[in-house]
Amino acid sequence: MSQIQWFPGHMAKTKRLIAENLKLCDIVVEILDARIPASSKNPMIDELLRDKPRLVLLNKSDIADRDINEQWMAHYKSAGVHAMLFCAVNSRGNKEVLNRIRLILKDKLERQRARGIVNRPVKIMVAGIPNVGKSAFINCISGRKAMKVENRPGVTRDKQWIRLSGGFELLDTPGILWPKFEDERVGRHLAFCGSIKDEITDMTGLAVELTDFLIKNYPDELSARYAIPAQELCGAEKYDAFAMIGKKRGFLLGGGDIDEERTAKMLLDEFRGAKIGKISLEKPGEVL
Ligand SMILES: Nc1nc2c(ncn2[C@@H]2O[C@H](COP(=O)(O)OP(=O)(O)O)[C@@H](O)[C@H]2O)c(=O)[nH]1
Ligand SMILES: [Mg+2]
Repeated sequence: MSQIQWFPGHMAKTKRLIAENLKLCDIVVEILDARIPASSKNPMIDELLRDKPRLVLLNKSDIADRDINEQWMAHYKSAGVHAMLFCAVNSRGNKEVLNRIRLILKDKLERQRARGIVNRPVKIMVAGIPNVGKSAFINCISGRKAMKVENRPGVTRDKQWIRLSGGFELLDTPGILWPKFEDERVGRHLAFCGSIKDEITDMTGLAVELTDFLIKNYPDELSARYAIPAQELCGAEKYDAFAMIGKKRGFLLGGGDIDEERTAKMLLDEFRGAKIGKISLEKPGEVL
């Protein structure tokens, strides 16, 4: 979970650092959360990367809605953006990513070869907002055979490169970017996914909003999880549906009131853990 507090000074420094690292890299892997590809995108990244080759990874695709994953893939394809679905946990699939990177850089690599440059490693940098799975991706793609590359001339001393198979090197520190936090809906979606600290959010309000979203978009999953008929959930006001769920779990206070806090925490935990189902919060083409 994000413990980072963003201040203008911090953002400026981050931008500067990423711009510096970009110069050393051939390609950026921009990691997004497949459940919230719009909200998990840094608002400045396009400006920051400009024409730097890029591969968008929709990570956590294992816990996102399969149909919506495909909609996003179609969306990126028609926009001419290189994108892949990914799962950085329980998978060792670095081959597919590296093959794709090689394909994206094909022309550049051929030009280098024509000029006699053959053994230059392809350098990769990872970037994304907190909690999208940057560290998980780095661990996953480097696998067990990963090794630290020694400092070399031309590389700032504190930069560490992880040597991957097939002539790739990965910068071991990802570019951590800030989300578009001034937008209320974006903030809510990030909070649903646990990418914003819970202590600073109204958990009950948040869980009631999540209940509302689930009733409207995934009524059958919600109904099955909490053993409440879908008609009952859909016919109720959002708070009442939330309360039904708490009551069903027996989360009551003395006097019979719903233990809102406990219900909220349970609902958010179960959503984040994909216990309710494979759920996406954002589809392509929606205005956020
Ligand atoms: N289900 C699932 N969880 C993931 C995936 N990638 C990362 N996570 C989880 O998401 C959380 C944040 O991951 P982390 O790599 O620390 O994100 P970072 O802040 O971008 O470095 C951790 O609890 C990971 O286990 C994924 O592909 N699928
Ligand atoms: Mg990390």
